[in-house]
This record gives sequence, C-alpha cells and structure tokens, in this order.
Amino acid sequence: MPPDPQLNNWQRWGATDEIGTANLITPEAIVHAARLVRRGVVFSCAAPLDDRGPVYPGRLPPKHMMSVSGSDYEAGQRGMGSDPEGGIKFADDYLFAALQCSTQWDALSHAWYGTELYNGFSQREIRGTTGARRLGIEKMCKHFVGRGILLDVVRALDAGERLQPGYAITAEDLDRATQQTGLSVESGDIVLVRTGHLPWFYTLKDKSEFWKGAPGLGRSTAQWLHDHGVSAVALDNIAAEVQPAESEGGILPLHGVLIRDLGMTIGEMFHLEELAADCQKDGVYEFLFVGQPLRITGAVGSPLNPLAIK
Ligand code: UVW
Repeated sequence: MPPDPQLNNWQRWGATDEIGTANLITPEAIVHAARLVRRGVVFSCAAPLDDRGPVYPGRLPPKHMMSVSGSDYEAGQRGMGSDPEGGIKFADDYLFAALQCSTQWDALSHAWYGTELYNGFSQREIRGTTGARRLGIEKMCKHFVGRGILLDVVRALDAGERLQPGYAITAEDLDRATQQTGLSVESGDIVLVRTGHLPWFYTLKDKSEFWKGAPGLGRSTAQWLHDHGVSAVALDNIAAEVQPAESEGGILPLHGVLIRDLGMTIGEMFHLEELAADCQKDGVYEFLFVGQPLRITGAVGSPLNPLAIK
C-alpha cells in the first residue's frame, strides 16, 4: 500500500515525539474516563499467558518454568532464600516468552517500512544488543489509561459467534458497531474491536484451521481510526488486521500505516468475551480502560493484562 499523505502524524507532536497517538489522551479525558466507573466491576481483557494459546508462526510459545517449588521442599531441598530455621519458604519461577505473545501491545518500534520508523526515526535506532533506543515500549509505561469503548462488530453484523477468517472489517462496520453502542468515538479513546476469533482457537481440535486466515481491520479502517482520533486500537485476533491482507497490500500492510505513519499503538490477542457479554447485558459499551505494558527497557512490544472497569 503506497503511503497516504492524509494518513500521517509525523511532526504533529514535535520532532522528538515517541508516543504518537497516545498524546491524544488528555488529563481531561482521563478524568472523564474515571467517572465512567459506576458499578465497580472489573474485566480482564487478557488471554491466558501460557503455552496453550496461539503463537504467531515463527515465534516460540511462552514457557513458564519453576525454579523452586513445593516438590523441592518435599524432596528435602531448601529453596533459595528460605529460612534455615524451618520458617518461611519461597517458591520461584521464570518466564521465557516472546514479548509479542498472548495479549500484547505492539510498540511503535515494532513495525515499519523503508528505513524510517514513526516520526522519521532511523531503523538503526533498534539495536541488536540493547533494543529500541527510540519508540521502545517503556515510553508507554503510563499511557493507555483512558476511556475504552467496545465495538462489537460480531454483534453489529449479526455474525453469530465470530467473524469468518479473512473478513476485512470496514469503516462502515465500525460505524455500525458504534451506532449500536449509542455513543460516539471521541478523540483519545482506546477502541477495542471484537471479532470473536481468539476464543475460536481454544475450541478447535485441528489448530491448523486457525492459521488459514483471520478476520481483522481492513484498509478503510485506517482513515476511520485517524479521523476519530483513536489513541490505540486492540482486537481479539492474531495481528489486529485482516489476514490474508486485501489485494496488493503485501503482508500486514496496516501495521505500516497505523504504527509507522500514524504512531498508533496496536493491541492483539485481547480477550473480549466477558466484557462483550456484560456490555450486551447492561447496554453500556464505555468504561475506564487501564492497559499498561511492562516497563521493559528497549522492548518492541509487551504482554499486558488490560482492564476494563465499569
Ligand atoms: C508480526 O510481528 C509479524 O505480527 P504481530 O504484530 O501481529 O505480532
């Protein structure tokens, strides 16, 4: 997809900006979002972070490992840090995981085309040794607290349990889903788009089915997200955008437009089922959204446990 000059945020927040559309979340927007908490109910939009979930081809599944467990004590070994006098005991563990696993944010240093990242930073800023010197995920450590809005495209299109693999969500679909909420998408909103695709993975016996395609954002949604001043967009699919890509788009072309051209952070593999069921029940599709990445220096992505609070 050739770059579209209408779809570009470079220099909008200055030459040194590293947070892109997160700038759209103003203090006023955060105060407004906090006031949306009425019932005190909290929804986790995280999929389980374990080796049973989907992993993008080419990445390893996350591996959680115990270094000190109850079994060690049963076997007569004393765990690291435990009390030699027989008091306190500790269990310890490790996680070996791609930072693009499970529910994740793609940092603004995760995807680009040509030789420049968002805001014109050189691809040389992403070092093989120390990671991203610019646009690392740690720059987002206090962003993505704001008003969340769920656009349930599955429901809006009356699509049953999920959108079909390969379905490209259009700007009109987003309008329809927005209409269904009775709200409008405002500048600074964090928009969660439900496809129903991720839950399907867990029901499949033959997981290869899952990799034949995915519903997701189509080309026309980039302009829509830009026009509405969306600060971040997250979906319950593998790569946010539709797969395979629409014609002549190359692979994952929206990553280039959203991340590199607009500086918009993308969320993938969000778990939206409980939140969607609740929104359908009480008719309230807006909430306080709290979704910080881990503050990993120089990382180009991060798993997270996003919360929707109503
Ligand atoms: C790739 O990085 C290829 O995809 P994603 O951003 O969906 O993890």
